[in-house]
Amino acid sequence: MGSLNEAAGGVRLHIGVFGRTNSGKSSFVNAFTGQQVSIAADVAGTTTDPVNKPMEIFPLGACVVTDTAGFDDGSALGKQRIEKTRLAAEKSDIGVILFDGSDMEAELEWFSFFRERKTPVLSVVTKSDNRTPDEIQRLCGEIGKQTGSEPVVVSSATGEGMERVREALARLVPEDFDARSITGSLADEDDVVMLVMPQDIQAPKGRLILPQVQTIRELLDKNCVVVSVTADKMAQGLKSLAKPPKLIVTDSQVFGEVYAGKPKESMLTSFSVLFAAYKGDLPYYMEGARTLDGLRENARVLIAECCTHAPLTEDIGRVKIPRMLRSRLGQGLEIVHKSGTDFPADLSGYDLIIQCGACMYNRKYVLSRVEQAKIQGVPMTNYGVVIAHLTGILDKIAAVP
Ligand SMILES: Nc1nc2c(ncn2[C@@H]2O[C@H](COP(=O)(O)OP(=O)(O)O)[C@@H](O)[C@H]2O)c(=O)[nH]1
Ligand code: SF4
Ligand SMILES: [Mg+2]
Repeated sequence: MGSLNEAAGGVRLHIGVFGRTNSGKSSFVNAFTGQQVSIAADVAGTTTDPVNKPMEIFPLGACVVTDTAGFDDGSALGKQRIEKTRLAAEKSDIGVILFDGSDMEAELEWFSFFRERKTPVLSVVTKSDNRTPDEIQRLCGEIGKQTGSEPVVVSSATGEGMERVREALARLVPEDFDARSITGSLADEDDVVMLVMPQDIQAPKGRLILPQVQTIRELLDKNCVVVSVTADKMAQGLKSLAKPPKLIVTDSQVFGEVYAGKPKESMLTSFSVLFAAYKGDLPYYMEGARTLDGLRENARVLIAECCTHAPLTEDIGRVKIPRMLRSRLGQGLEIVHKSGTDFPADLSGYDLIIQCGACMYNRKYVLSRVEQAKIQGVPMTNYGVVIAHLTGILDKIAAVP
């Protein structure tokens, strides 16, 4: 897990810029963001890894604009680069495709890639200062015919059209992007919310801190009264309040004792279940977790981690969940681990996918995995929800409506 800043990338609007090598992606990103983000050059393939530029864009708010390698990179490193470009595409909340000539095959393929994932796409014709009006009209007509949507015409050299890009992007922001909140309608203005924090909150790795920080921030923004305790201080914390909290959010490790000790008026949920909903598809995850009960002893389970963090000794995905699964389903269970960009395109060999908490990734990226699982008819759940199910608490939690 990285720094707070890096991880906060998980909640920004991700705008990815795609196109062939030399189509003008880097120049476009520079011109659009008004800053020198990445190197633009005549030499094909200057941008090798995706370059992320976090910034505030009016009226879009906090964004990350990503400049990518050309999707036609033919170099020796090309395959790896295209893989990284694909990952950037999966993370994008909005895809921008630069069209740069009459051969549009690759561009249209990428257009379909986004459409299939229900990611809004903006088509852009750039270098307008360098094209005749006839050429622009012909390009736009063809793009309109092929995609059913009108491209925005810009020049990165003169800055022409950048305002229209901003407006078009604002119209494309997914409706639920801002509206999505961690606690949903479980907590409102003036509600008292008690957070039962992990005992090891000061653990040097800091792996568990971000969800708690984000939850506190959101509750304070909602004008709730937030009380934080560790499990051993919960009774004392409750006694100090004039009335029971409306909601208790607990670290799932201590769910049992918090459940036993909570006032009956208080709703109870866990950070991991709140984040399963925030970062993924909670109903699908709950359904997926329940399919565990019907799994054969020799079933194949895919544990999918989003990044290649160094495994901890008591790592949830590597140690804890496999141990729980085997004690429930027997030693014949086959567990396959994939991390980072290794998420398989073909999921047909798996009976269940268990996705990590995706703390470093945005909702869009996780949902693109969920979408693949749904299309291929494979049940999927995540760490928090599967642990909740295996420890028998899934039916006791209040889920975000
Ligand atoms: N005249 C003109 N040239 C452009 C424009 N955008 C990019 N270029 C040129 O096209 C070449 C490739 O641009 P670059 O941004 O590096 O393309 P990338 O490979 O897609 O990132 C460079 O020589 C740029 O100067 C533009 O709007 N107008
Ligand atoms: S594997 Fe998933 S949960 Fe673990 S650190 Fe990476 S993104 Fe976060
Ligand atoms: Mg470039």
